[in-house]
Amino acid sequence: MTTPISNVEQIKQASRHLRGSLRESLGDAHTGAIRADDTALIKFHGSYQQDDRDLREERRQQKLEPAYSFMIRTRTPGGVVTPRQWLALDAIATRHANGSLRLTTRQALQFHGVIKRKLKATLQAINASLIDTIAACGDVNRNVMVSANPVESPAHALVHDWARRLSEHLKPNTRAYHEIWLDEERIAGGEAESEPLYGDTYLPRKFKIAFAVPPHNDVDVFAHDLGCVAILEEGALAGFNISVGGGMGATHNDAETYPLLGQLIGFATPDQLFAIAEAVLATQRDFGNRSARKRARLKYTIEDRGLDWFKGEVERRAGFALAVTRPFAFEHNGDRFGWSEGHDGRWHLTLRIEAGRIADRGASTPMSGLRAIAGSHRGDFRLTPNQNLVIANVAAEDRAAIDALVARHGLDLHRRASPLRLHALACVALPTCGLAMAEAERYLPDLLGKVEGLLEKHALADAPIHLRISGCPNGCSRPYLGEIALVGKAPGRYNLMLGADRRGQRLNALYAENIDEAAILAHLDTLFARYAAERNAAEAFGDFLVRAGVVRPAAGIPLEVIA
Ligand code: SRM
Ligand code: SF4
Repeated sequence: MTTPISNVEQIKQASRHLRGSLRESLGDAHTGAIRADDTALIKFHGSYQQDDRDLREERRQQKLEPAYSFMIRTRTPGGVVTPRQWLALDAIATRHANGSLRLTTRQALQFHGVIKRKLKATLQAINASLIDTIAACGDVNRNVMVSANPVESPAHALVHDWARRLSEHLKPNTRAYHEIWLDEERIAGGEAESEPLYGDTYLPRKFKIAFAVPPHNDVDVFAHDLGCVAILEEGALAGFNISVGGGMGATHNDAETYPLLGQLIGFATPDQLFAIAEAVLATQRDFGNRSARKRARLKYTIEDRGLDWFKGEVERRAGFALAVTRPFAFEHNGDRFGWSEGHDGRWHLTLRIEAGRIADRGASTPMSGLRAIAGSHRGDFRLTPNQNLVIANVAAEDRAAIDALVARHGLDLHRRASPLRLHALACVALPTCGLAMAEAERYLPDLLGKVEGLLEKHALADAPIHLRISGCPNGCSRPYLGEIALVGKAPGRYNLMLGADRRGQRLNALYAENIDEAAILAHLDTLFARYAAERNAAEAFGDFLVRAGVVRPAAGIPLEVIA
């Protein structure tokens, strides 16, 4: 007996290449929501329907519909934004959204709180700034990530360019976006529209690609469906080691779902890259699970059919065999803060943006500060995969003016914050995320203060421990790659995961289940005491926990193959 395809597959199939009844939904003034089927389709256009969960109960009691609004996410490959675009996005956030900009863990920007009536104008304004939101969400290739500082050497810039071109190459073909949001006319009697790469039902699930440039693994390349590790030889780009089948998402109490690291399958030259990417994507399109969405990511296709089968299928479709994986070594998966000089004498300032949220609140005015910087900046901005922001390509003589604005608007966390605070990640969670089981972004500052207190108690204030928190097991802050991670279970309760490394090469493991803050802090207190007393010189917290047998994570990417 064949398993029936999922509801979302049926919606995609009937959608006429993602058009559905979105036009009708937008025109219905009786509700702030769109039709149920359209909520699946609007994701492909870069938006999610949400409601304010802080107001849910109150509105239910008042017999009002939920306070619906829309989140909009940009497609910004490698996270590059010009100052002019920054100013436009800032104005859109103020005029149409909730007054904040949110930097994501995938080098994109999100707007929250856009009501249905303003949705079209908002998307038009984003497009007018020459940024789009096509395929920022949905069952397609998402925003392509690339190491945040592609200006370190000419080869970095080349890698960035490959990432940008691949993002364009894998964009869906449908004109639905242009017709619905940008009022493009459909050519009557014109050629039938086709989706040569995706087909009528697109992919079984989301698909993510990242490019890392060793020794930096800021993109967490092994968390991706397709990872490309740039191999630079004598300063030139030789090609990419290819990894497949990484992913973070899991569901509590469902052993069929779990995070996995990508696995290396070989080396491709730059001119082979598109063929390999297309072959990986098409293999997943044809063999991915279209019945159970929880098992539909590429990682499970590979788990179910085997890595050798997968590699063979990819090589058959590409028409050539991959070469042997080349040596490389990662040092770190965090960001490097403060000023750094590029190969061409231009300067780059990486600012810490806590949980990626940019909003003016009281005396803290980062939004105004970045607006002022964008007003005179002659370089560009780079969003990092760790929710931070680089003011990039600054001439030496412009540094002092930028430093002054950074200090005036409290954007100088990189000078003041503890290493723990600088590297921490939190997903959005409440109140906008419909899947959140516990707080993350809003809880992060308070949680960090308490963990910092414990580190100080054990004379570990300078320990650069990576802590990540997610409001549910979907893993949007890539928590399974945190040395310490909190994964939301219920309001105020989390699974405590421990023992990842700081290179993005080893997942952590469950240490304590469904515990509250007091229990989390008590466990950390004990473990910090042991770490302070028993660690080897320069031993990272996660590595110590594994050596000491506190947790036993699954083996990661073997270092000896790589280094
Ligand atoms: Fe995510 C769903 C936010 C990066 C795994 N993610 C969601 C949604 C859209 C909730 C929903 O489906 O209704 C969240 C919207 C919250 C809000 O109010 O804004 C959401 N994800 C985010 C962001 C904004 C987190 C952040 O704080 O930065 C990140 C946006 C990235 C972007 O710009 O595209 C974000 N999400 C990730 C990552 C990290 C990454 O890709 O490097 C992951 C783990 C990697 C992976 O995909 O395996 C991730 N998000 C998920 C999943 C689980 C997917 C799975 O395979 O099971 C979901 C749920 C789903 O797809 O059903 C999800
Ligand atoms: Fe929402 Fe869960 Fe993703 Fe956090 S991890 S943003 S709670 S889906």
